[in-house]
Amino acid sequence: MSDLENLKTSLLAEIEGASDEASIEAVRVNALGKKGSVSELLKTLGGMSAEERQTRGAAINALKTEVTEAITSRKTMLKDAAIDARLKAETLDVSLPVRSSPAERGRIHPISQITDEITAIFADMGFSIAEGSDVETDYYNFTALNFPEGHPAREMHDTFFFQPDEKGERKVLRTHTSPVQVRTMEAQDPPIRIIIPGKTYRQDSDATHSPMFHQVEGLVVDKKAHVGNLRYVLEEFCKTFFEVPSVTMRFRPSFFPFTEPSFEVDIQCDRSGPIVKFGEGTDWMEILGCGMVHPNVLRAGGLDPDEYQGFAWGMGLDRIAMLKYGMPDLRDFFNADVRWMNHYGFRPLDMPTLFGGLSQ
Ligand code: 2NM
Repeated sequence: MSDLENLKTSLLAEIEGASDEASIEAVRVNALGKKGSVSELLKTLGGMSAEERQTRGAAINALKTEVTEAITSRKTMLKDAAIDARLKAETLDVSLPVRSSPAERGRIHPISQITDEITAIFADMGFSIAEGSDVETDYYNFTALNFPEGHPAREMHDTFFFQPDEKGERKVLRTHTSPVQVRTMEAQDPPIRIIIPGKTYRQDSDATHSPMFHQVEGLVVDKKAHVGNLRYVLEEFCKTFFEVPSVTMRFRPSFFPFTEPSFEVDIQCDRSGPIVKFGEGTDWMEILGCGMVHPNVLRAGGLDPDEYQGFAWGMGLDRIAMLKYGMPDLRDFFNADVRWMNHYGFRPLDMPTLFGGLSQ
C-alpha cells in the first residue's frame, strides 16, 4: 500500500473513532491544520516535476477532498448527537407543581407583626417612629429619666451592666426604650409625637419573662398636653388594636420615676372562656403604664417645664402578643423553631394596615 493509502486509512479510522465534537476537531487540526499531515503533503507539490504533479499531486488533492468530506460529515453527525443527548437530558416536566418562592414560604415573627400593627395605628394618628441603641449610658437610661444615683428604682430594673471603661463609667443594656425620648427632646423642638419600638433587657427569666423583651413607648410634648389627651390617645389605640368598637379602661394611680402623676392602665375583658375577649366581661387586664412627663425629665431634654408639658406611656409587647395570639409560653418566641414559626408566624404579604383591617 502506498504512503497515501496508509495515511488515508489511518485518518479515516481516526475520524470514525472520534466520539465527540472536541475530538473530531483535534483530528481536523492534525490532518488539515497548518502543520497537519495532509497540509504537509500539499506543501511538497511545489517541488515536483510536471508529470509527478499530475499523478501524485492529483492523488494528494483527492486525499484532501476525501478526508475533508469525512470530517465534515462526522462533525455534523456528532453535533446532532450532542443536541439529541441534551434534549433527552434536559426535559422539563411542565405539569409539575410550581415551587413556592421564599417570599411565600417565609413567615413574619409575631413580635414583628405586633410591632408593625402598633406602629401603623400610631402612624395613622400622626406619630413618627424613633429608634435608638440597645447599649446606653447610665445617664440616658437612668439619670436623665429622674432615677437619681442610688435610687431604689434602679435596682427594680435588674440591669445588665457592661465592664466599666477607663473613666469608670459603666454602659448598660437599656432597661426600657425611654432613653430615645430624652435624645429626641434634645434633638428636636416640640411639638413632639413619637412612637418608639425596640428591644429592652432585664435580668429575669421564666414562662412570662425573658431577659430580652420588646417594648413600645410613646411620647407627646406640646404647649398644652394634658391627661385628657393621654386618655384619648390610649383609648383610640386600644379600640383599633383589639378591633372592638369601644373599650372600658381603668386608670389606677401608680409610680414611675419619669412621670407624675403616673397610672397603670387596665382594660375590661372576659377571661372566662378559652380566649380573652375585649370590650366585654367583668375581668380587667393590665396593658400599659403611662403618665405626665416629670418636669426633671423635660429639663434633661432641654425643655422648660413651665412652657411645655408631655405625656408618655410604655407597654411590653411580648405579653400582649401572647394574649392576642393565644400563646402559652413566652420562651417559645425566642427558640427559633421553624415548626412554631409556621404555626404562629404571619405571611409576609399580609402587612398590617388600617385600611386593610389590622389582622384581616
Ligand atoms: C412607661 C410608663 C410610664 C415613659 C416615660 C417616658 C419619658 F421619657 F418621656 F419620660 N418615656 N416612657 C413611660 C411612662 C413608660 O412604661 C411602662
